[in-house]
Amino acid sequence: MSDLDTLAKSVDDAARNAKAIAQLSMGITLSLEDAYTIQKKMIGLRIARGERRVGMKMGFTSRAKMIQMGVSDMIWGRLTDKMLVEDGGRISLAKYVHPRVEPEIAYLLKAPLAGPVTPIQALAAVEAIAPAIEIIDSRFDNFKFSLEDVVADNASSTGFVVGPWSKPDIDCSNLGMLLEIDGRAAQIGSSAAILGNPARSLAAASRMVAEHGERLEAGWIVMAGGATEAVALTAGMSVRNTVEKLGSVSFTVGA
Ligand code: OOG
Ligand code: MG
Repeated sequence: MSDLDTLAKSVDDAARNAKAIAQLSMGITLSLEDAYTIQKKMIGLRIARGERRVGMKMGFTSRAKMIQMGVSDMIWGRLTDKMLVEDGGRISLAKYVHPRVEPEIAYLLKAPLAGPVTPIQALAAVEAIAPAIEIIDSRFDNFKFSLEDVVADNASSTGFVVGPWSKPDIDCSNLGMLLEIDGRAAQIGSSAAILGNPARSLAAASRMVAEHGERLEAGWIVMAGGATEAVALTAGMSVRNTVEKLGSVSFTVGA
């Protein structure tokens, strides 16, 4: 096994056991390229266990998220079917280290997207859009990481919840977004916080995966990134994201 295989296995084990590990960057120097290789190998372990690739997620596409985590570059991660949480469903806190939620917008693709595209070209490949919630979790102690650490950790991907799909003819450039915890407003924002228009995030997704030899596939879901800061989850919470014109999506947190 190469060093990168060993690191991929340690991140995968941390996720499976819901037990935090030290940041990889504490022990060694990793390039961003190494970090994406670790991510790919780690997802390879999940695929080998029977998981299926269903999409990708963008991270750090809003200033609120960049500031909260002290990171200033966009990143991306891979989504598998096992990460999908049913709308209205319930998650078990025991499966996570220190999960947080983010109000997001999801795109469903009807055609592949490959390489650099404009936001308009990206939208032409969209079948539907939906309000979404991302459940992120860091496998690193205290939810602290370098850019390379978080990329190796699949951009903190853990779960995603997708609400009702709408036709893509709704202008999503500036829709109000409300993240409620137990019926109270926890974060209030706008889809405009996502790169000025979440369609830019979709275009960036196509460009960024191409740098690693991939393309976005028809049938995939792409998460555009949190519009606000992430909020920590505790047992018993009910979480809802309502996006103007798109409706809402929710889930609850069990013990
Ligand atoms: C990294 C993931 C960031 C987003 O929507 O910006 C992200 C993290 O904050 O742990 O998912
Ligand atoms: Mg996110």
